[in-house]
Amino acid sequence: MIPTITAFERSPDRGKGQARDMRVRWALEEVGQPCNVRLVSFSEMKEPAHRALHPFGQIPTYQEGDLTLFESGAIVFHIAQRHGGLLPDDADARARAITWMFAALNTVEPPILERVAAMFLERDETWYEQRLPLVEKRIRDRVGQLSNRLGDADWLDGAFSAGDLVMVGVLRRLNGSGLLDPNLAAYVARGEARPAFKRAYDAQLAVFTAASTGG
Ligand code: GTB
Repeated sequence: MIPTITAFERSPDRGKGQARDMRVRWALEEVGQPCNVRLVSFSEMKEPAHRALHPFGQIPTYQEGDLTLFESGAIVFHIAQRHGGLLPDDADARARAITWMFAALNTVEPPILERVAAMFLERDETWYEQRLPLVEKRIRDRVGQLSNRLGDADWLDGAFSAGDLVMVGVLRRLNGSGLLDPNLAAYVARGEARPAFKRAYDAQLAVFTAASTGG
């Protein structure tokens, strides 16, 4: 069965891979599973029909038969469980890969999102200039610890896994910020160099290219 995911009809980054459907698209590409993409506007996301799929009125959602999921991490996990290629067969290695997914979403992403919120929502506050360096220090500390753990390995725990996919997806928000050390910047670049990532990125971007050419 071909699942249907939702994505932005219009994204602030014009489809350059930051909206969360990117992680889902990437996971589907890694496992070779096609999907239908239903584009939604900001107002549609707040309508009851979309809130029935996503209680918080956001994208992405994932529908497959009677199953409806939201939260990009849960969707990637589901895809990785259902298809081969993103989680190791060995039970302990699989548990560790899942641990990295949680670490990406629960430990690494929160300070990164604090910075995004500060930059977009708090820029006019009198305390913004004092707050930003504090948030950035928290990010530097966290990604420094991650970089130490990665060391000179290509991926976080052996072969590329859903843990790396989610972690790279999270760290990409720091591209161009100067907050990633060269080791982690190379890790992110390795993820972005994967053919499945490129296909997912191109598909997300195509939504906006088509929209801007009237196609
Ligand atoms: N924890 C949820 C998940 O991982 O699925 C978060 C989902 C979420 O934040 N969705 C956002 C959304 O629907 C889109 S991805 N926002 C609309 C709303 O809340 O009303 C966040 C996002 C959007 C745009 C960019 N960008 O353009 O750079 C980056 C990230």
